[in-house]
Amino acid sequence: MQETRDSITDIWGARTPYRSEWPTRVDERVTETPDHWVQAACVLCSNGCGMDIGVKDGRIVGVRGRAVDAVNHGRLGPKGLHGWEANNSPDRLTQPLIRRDGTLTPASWDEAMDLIVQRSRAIIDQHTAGAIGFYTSGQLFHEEYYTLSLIGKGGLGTPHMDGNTRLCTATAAAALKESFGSDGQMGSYTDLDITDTILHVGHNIASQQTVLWMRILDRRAGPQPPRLVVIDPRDTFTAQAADVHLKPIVGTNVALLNGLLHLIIAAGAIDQEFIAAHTLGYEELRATVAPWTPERVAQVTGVPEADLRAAADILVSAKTLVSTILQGVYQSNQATAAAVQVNNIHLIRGLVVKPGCGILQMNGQPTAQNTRESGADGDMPGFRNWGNPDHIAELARLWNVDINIIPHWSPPTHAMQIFRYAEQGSIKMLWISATNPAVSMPDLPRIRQILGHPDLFVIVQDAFLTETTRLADVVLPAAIWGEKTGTMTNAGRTVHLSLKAVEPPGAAKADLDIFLDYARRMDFRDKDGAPLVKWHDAEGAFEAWKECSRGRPCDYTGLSYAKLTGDSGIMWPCNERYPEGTPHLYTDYHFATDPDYCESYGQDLDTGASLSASEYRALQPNGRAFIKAAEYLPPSEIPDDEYPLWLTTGRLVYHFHTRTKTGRSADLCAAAPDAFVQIHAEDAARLGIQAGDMVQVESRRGMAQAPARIGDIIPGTVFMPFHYGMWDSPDGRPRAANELTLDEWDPVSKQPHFKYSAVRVFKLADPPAGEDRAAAAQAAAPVAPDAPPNKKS
Ligand SMILES: Nc1nc2c(c(=O)[nH]1)N[C@H]1C(S)=C(S)[C@@H](COP(=O)(O)OP(=O)(O)OC[C@H]3O[C@@H](n4cnc5c(=O)[nH]c(N)nc54)[C@H](O)[C@@H]3O)O[C@H]1N2
Ligand SMILES: Nc1nc2c(c(=O)[nH]1)N[C@H]1C(S)=C(S)[C@@H](COP(=O)(O)OP(=O)(O)OC[C@H]3O[C@@H](n4cnc5c(=O)[nH]c(N)nc54)[C@H](O)[C@@H]3O)O[C@H]1N2
Ligand code: SF4
Ligand SMILES: [Mo]
Repeated sequence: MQETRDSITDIWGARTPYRSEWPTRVDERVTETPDHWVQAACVLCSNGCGMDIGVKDGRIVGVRGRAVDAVNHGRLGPKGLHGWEANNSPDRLTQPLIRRDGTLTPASWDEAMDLIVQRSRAIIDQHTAGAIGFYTSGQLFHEEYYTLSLIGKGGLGTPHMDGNTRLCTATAAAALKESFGSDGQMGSYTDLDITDTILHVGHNIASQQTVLWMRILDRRAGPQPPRLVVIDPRDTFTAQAADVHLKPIVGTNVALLNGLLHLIIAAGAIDQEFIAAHTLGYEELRATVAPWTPERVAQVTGVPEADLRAAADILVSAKTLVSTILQGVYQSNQATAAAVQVNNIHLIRGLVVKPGCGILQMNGQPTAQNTRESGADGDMPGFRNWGNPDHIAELARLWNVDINIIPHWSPPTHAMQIFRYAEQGSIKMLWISATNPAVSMPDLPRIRQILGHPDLFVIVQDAFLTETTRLADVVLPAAIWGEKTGTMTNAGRTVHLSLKAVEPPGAAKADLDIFLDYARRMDFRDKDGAPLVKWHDAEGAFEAWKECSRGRPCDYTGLSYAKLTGDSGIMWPCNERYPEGTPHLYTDYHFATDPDYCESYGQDLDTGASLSASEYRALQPNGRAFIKAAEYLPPSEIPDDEYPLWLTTGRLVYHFHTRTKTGRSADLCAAAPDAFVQIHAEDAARLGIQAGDMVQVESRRGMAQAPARIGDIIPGTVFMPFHYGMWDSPDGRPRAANELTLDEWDPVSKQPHFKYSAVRVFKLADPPAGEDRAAAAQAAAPVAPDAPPNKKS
């Protein structure tokens, strides 16, 4: 074993202070000396760090950061350094499985695919392709999504295709569409290198994008440290570093942000010239936030007036500003409305487009951006507008299909609705790829019921047996990162090529090859009778995608596999105008809001009602950005006598999602072995709960059990990580946060509300006999030697 640091105890590594550029630091961890290295990028979060895979004797033996890569300059975080071990896990799926007499039994690819094709045909004959649904991921490669998108939209013609990106960053896309006309981050990570102010809203970046946080720490260690404002109800690693930390009651983001907008306007710190020339809607915003005085904000959000004023002072004096927004907003009450208010802070202050000014409506998953670009979710490929017939006609020409096969008579079905249709029986076949909804969806008792229903034919494409494969009729064994080639686009628009380094185990196949095989067996044809899908490998798919992206905001036409090899990842748009990509969009201050170009005609932030094309045209946006105001609306479920506490949920630095990968790394598991219930000391005392006690949490949906952890959260609220499902629950104990969460979603982005629900909590038992309380508390909250005690969040 060779490693440049122990990233479990030293999460971010030594400081390399930023002076005029971000210094290189190559992080590496190998278990044996590799015979060669293969270019890739990390697939364990949206930061998309450039990474080389070390290979020895045809096996992955480690990774190192790529010094040439602009995203990370060689650095890697704990998940990146350890997560690859899952590739080598002995329990990888190596052959297809078919449920026979109730049991999943081994089958050949021919048997599995024949069964899928036969079921597809029977369903289409009896019910149309509208009875087939796809639920995919934010973790496949772009080429795989684009192929799936074509199969679903141009081959079958089903509107029911979405990604788990619906749970993840649908709101990022929605907020960008509402303000600027299209998805696509306007700024760049390099803005963090020069900005004087950083705002993190509902984003625990220190744990969740550890390498981007290293970049911020290095700025903070340099000569002109940026000021830092954090909005989060918990004392996360990120919040601990803040100059001002606002701790709102969950679900009150709009009230808090309206309060900040109120103070910025009251201070006269607005850019009137910019507002007049480049925006629409300021007057309504001014009127909406006028009543949101610090007193009123304090009443609703619990944030003291002085704290709110301190945060506003920083925003008022900021000459440059980078904001990041993530799940504390996207998965909370009024998600899109709140995310848009952060855009508004930038717009009224004129802090957009310029170097040092960026809004990162963040992504979470490594390829969530690609799901959205390719249209494998509820979007149209190339950020096309489903409501614009010209955009759909263009797509039909590109694919050489009849326009009427492409579903565009209503918005594509969102994931929450796909599961609803499956529940009601109108969707009869659901093909799930690279996601584990039996742990990650809200209200798991219901999800199990839907997927377990004998009338729903469920296909699950994964690398491991999971809580979801338990409910499958067919399981397809997938090759994963390192075993296949493809591109991925990070939260900052940087495109990376990730190459195949080793063979997949057994008969496992790349998702691309599985989709291509399905298309071939289904014999999808274009208008001229030629095969619909005209490519046979990843590079062919990429070349086809480039044509689809031509002239759209996410223009990839200047990229190629050759260009993406050897050096850094490259930011789109990359085309004739920007042959090396570009750090900032809209540099001419012309936003993507022209009616013929925009991705969406906009929605009402309260109800989600879509504007029609003519209503939108009447606004005459002419390239101006929209300032959309929102009144605060309280969450639908709030604590009451029966369920007196708020539950919020989220992540830990050492695990990724449902832990199918990180749960197979011994070091990461040792660092964070079990779920826990984080509770404020006052609430714990009242309930007679001490650190390490096993507690039960109950909501109107279900129940989960985990040891208690005390502190670092506001009173009245408990937190559970959502990582821990049943597959390795030590005692079969239900411990998934989603046993408890709500089946409700944002009216605009349709993203579910994982961040609040009403629960009750009680002590179940003392720690198991023989185990001392301190040890149990330790297990619940493992403490790295040089980290602040009890802060593993
Ligand atoms: N280590 C690790 N890193 C990851 C992942 C992982 O699983 N593990 N997953 C990746 C993915 S897919 C994603 S989407 C990102 C997510 O990254 P984050 O959004 O940073 O993660 P979360 O922990 O879900 O939520 C962030 C914070 O929101 C706060 N919060 C809860 N409710 C509210 C609220 O109402 N208002 C405000 N302002 N804050 C609130 C929580 O206390 C929490 O600290 O992380 C990515 N990176
Ligand atoms: N309570 C609560 N719930 C949440 C959240 C929260 O904050 N709180 N966050 C939500 C968010 S932001 C997200 S992104 C979701 C994540 O939820 P999921 O998508 O369910 O999480 P993962 O565990 O990443 O599931 C990915 C699956 O794909 C498999 N896989 C990995 N690579 C490949 C591949 O190349 N091919 C195939 N076929 N399979 C592969 C993995 O083994 C794994 O089973 O959870 C959501 N759920
Ligand atoms: S920050 Fe994200 S992309 Fe970078 S090494 Fe960590 S998990 Fe991987
Ligand atoms: Mo996510």
